[in-house]
Amino acid sequence: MRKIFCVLFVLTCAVWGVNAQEHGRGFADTVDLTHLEPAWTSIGMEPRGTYLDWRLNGGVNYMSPIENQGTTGTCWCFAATHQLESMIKIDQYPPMFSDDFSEDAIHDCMDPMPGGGGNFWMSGGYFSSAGPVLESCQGWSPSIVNCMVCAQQNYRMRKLITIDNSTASIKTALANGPVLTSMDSTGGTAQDFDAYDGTFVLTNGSPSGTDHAVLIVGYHEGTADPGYLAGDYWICKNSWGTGWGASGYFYIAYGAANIGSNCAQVVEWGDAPVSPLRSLIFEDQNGCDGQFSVGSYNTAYIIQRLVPDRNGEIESIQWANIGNNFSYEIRIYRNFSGSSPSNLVYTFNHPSAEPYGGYLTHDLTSSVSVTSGTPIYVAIKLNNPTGTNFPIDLTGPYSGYAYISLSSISSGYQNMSSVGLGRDFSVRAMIYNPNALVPASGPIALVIMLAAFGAFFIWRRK
Ligand SMILES: [Ca+2]
Ligand SMILES: [Ca+2]
Ligand SMILES: [Ca+2]
Repeated sequence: MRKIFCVLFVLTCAVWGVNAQEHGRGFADTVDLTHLEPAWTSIGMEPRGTYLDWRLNGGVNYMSPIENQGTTGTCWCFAATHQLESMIKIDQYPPMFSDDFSEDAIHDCMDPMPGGGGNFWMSGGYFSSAGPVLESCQGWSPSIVNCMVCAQQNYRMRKLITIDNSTASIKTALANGPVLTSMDSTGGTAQDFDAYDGTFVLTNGSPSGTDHAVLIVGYHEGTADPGYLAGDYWICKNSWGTGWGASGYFYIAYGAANIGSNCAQVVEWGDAPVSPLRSLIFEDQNGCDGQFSVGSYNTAYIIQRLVPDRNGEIESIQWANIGNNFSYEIRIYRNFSGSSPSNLVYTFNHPSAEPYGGYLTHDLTSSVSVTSGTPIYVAIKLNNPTGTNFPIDLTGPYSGYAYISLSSISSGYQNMSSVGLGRDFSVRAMIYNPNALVPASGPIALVIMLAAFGAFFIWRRK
């Protein structure tokens, strides 16, 4: 039976490059999340009270200093970096975590559209593969694209969750820490957003889509509390310097300017660098930066071919799922005919509903060894109960690496290229080899080796 494949590429950047206005934006709406179901409200964690503010929560400021993206389209780099910094501060305090991560590293090493746009899927692609690096290694250079070789830090991302756009869900996620979101900053508010001075709550204008990534860092409801304006609104962090808004922050009514679209939160990261003991193998070079649909199917089976760069063991499988409340299954095969995999070496079945989609990590429950240069085939049942979009990446190599079946996880596969969908899936494998220490030379290698020897590898779970 011939299937009808239809690809949804929405990789159009609302604001490309230098903005004609004073301030840059740069949010690229490439993956549709409007179908997400409220997954948070059932767990009863929604914060109570008239306000929550991570700038001053229990007398502690968990925010890193305001930075300025200038006129570049890199809002997404700043929002994502500041979200991760705050999550680590909240998790570790006391003492207060004070590292300043590099936005420029995401921009210059990751950005498929240099100076253009991106989103949390792309910043997540960077945080999950390279991991954050320090501002002191790669400072902000808006016009220069120059990916530096920096020492890997801890905090490589393991899990990023998507959050539906209901006020209750966002408030509940806020109980954990700041929430990434996007808004329409050009006409979305009734007042001039570029000229905002922080003395009032922005209200709804005539929003159309979203063009700017920002961070929701708190909320306020009802009559004025000491230090807070009256009203029901989000407290948000911008990346336009401290001279804009309320010392870099703004207040915006719930739902105004489409704020609450594209919400996400990094909730889990590793406590040690990947290299040199570990290597993350992937073909989705920019993370999940696109989506596809296959008719009205909300379940698809995919195989991604991955080639280990070392001998070792597969420690985890990491992948993206766009929907939420989904079931999944992971299999690892050693052989593949082009239509059917064989030599099954690992199966994990998760039949119940996983509440949070996004970028996920599954730690293997039994050992699977791999050989450098010998491909493995990772099969995943992707499920999106409330939608039909699935994650892909838009950067090579594509052909012969990604396969799709609509009938079974073990048969009926077609090459994505042969069906006109020449894209890789967002599927990775972490390879571990305790003997994989590379010869050290120079201070960076020394730092990496000392960190690897000294760190006891504990995954943070939250
Ligand atoms: Ca920074
Ligand atoms: Ca740069
Ligand atoms: Ca690719």
